[in-house]
Amino acid sequence: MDAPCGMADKAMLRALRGDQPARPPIWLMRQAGRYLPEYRATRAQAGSFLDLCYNPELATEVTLQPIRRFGFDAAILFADILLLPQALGQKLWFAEGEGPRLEPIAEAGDLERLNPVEAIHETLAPVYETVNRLSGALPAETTLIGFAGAPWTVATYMVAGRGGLDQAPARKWLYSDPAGFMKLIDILTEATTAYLLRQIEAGAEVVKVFDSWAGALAPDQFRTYAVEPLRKITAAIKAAHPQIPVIGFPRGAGASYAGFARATGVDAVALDSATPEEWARDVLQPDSAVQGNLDPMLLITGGEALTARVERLIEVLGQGPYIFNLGHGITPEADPAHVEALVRVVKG
Ligand code: 1CP
Repeated sequence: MDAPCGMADKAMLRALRGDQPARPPIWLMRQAGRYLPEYRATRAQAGSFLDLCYNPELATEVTLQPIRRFGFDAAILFADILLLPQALGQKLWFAEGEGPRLEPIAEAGDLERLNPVEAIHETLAPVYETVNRLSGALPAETTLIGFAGAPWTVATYMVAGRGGLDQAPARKWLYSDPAGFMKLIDILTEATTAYLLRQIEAGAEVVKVFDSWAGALAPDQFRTYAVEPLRKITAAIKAAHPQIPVIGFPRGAGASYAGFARATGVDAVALDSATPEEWARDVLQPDSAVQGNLDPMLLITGGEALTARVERLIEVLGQGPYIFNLGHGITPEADPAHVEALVRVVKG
């Protein structure tokens, strides 16, 4: 396909359009993070994790750090999926060494206390400023990804007040009061759309929607709470910005990955590490680009096992539109030397 010069030539954007660049583009989930000494230094300078998220100068800096060090094909905005509930008025803090905490929303009545969706932009203005700075600071070949959590995943944190293993509080609400729970999903669908549109207006070239806990949903619930909200979000984005690709990440979806791209309208699906690559090639790649799905553990252990797995993924998925990535976020224990080795193998 003839690509006009500039933005459309970027390897990441070509893969998202369904082309096959000479080698797969690569970036990693959580590529800015605690495994990098320069991240830990900037985070200490910022004070707290949230101070870092809301500081455009320092958030820009940590987004750029892995690009400088490894030359990834895409940079993902440094922020967090939980900034949106905070912008909606829910109390959010990060317990040092433990993780996020929110004042739980326990029932439909609590939703009355949330801010109207139009009010989120005041809190989120520094995030848009970070996107804006990044879009001027990145190398010409690097694609800028904006993101948000999917309504279901964000709801699990809003209801439980913290991360957990089984998302039980949200699932109990969903069973006991489906109409009330749907109000929360609807608010989040609208707010997520507004948030992503602003990121695009500020310079994001791709947006990714993280549904990290999609695997906790039964199949009929998956359609209602994972597919349908993302379909609405994607349709609204495409209506305003038809050229902006959307990546969906229904982590743990299992057999429900089949047909997900067609049902939601996304341009790419991100695969978790349990998704077999041959199945993804045969069943998913005819519908959309795929992204993934190296086990992040291999960046702790490295060596021959890492190289062999990377080569296998490229051999199978590199036959179609493919973006190299992990199956979930990089861990703080990852060795930057193994990340460097990974990039060397992918870039040939
Ligand atoms: O101490 C630290 O520095 C905080 C660790 C950290 C980081 C680096 C958190 C806390 N968030 C982030 C940044 C972040 N979070 C990004 C930035 C861009 C990049 O990828 O480099 C992104 C895209 C996210 C998304 C995010 N936050 C998700 C979805 C993806 C996933 O990993 O499943 C989720 C579930 C969160 C919530 C969250 N934020 C932070 C933590 C430790 C968690 C998980 C909490 C839990 O479930 O217990």
